[in-house]
Amino acid sequence: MNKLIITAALTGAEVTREQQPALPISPEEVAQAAWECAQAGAAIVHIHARLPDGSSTQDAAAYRALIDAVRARCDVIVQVSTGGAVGMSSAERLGPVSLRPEMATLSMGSTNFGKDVFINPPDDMVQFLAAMQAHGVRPEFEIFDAGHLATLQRWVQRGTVSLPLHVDLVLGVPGAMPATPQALMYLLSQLPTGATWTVAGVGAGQLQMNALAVALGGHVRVGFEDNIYLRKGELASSNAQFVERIASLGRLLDRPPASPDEARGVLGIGG
Ligand code: KMH
Ligand code: ZN
Repeated sequence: MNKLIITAALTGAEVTREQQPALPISPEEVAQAAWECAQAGAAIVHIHARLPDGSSTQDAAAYRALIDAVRARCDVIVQVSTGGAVGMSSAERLGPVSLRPEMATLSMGSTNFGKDVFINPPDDMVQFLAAMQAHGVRPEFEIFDAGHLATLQRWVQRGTVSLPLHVDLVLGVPGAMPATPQALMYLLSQLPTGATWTVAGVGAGQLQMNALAVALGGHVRVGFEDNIYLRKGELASSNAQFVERIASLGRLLDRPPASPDEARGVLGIGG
């Protein structure tokens, strides 16, 4: 079986310290969390920058500080967010791409997002792709809903994108695809041929969605951005706890964690 690429989504844009006291915010905290997750088996860290007051920012300098701090502590693929926080402009969201990180997220459509609306107009998505291509950044295509995958298929058919393609199936955002096996199986039936895929389960469905991905040969995303509870009623004490748990399951199912270099090979990064 292929090795398991574990992404740790360390901070996100929405979770607060009040909800999760161990949320990493400063560069030192994010670097410490990245190191702990890398030790536990994560190959990728997905990062969002915050201002000292905890609010979200897509400022390149803030991301620069995070990336430098992480790189000083460990070798891990750094994936920046271009989703940012709901309500940010596209120009603002593109901020960290100019830093030429190894990866960045690219949301493939708009969706309701809890009480908010996460807006991704088609022209903006094409602009995000162009910016990533210009800076040599590998996109991870974020799929919150079935139509987003249909859009990616259209891009493939038109030749807008080609292999290697890496997709993140995000299940469980209120207003988007639910975290159910049926939703996951449908999305998998619609994947572009040859695409690699990871599954992020948001909220209570995280572990079940991750476990299905491990069993089905996909990859996984864990972390505070998606879920702050280790199990019902029990807050996790670190991002690494989630990584440790899914890495154990991976080993049990003959899917030991991929190292960052092994993940780079699978995802076609560098070289
Ligand atoms: N904060 C969400 C609205 C991403 O990182 O690319 C979008 C998000 C996706 O977090
Ligand atoms: Zn994110």
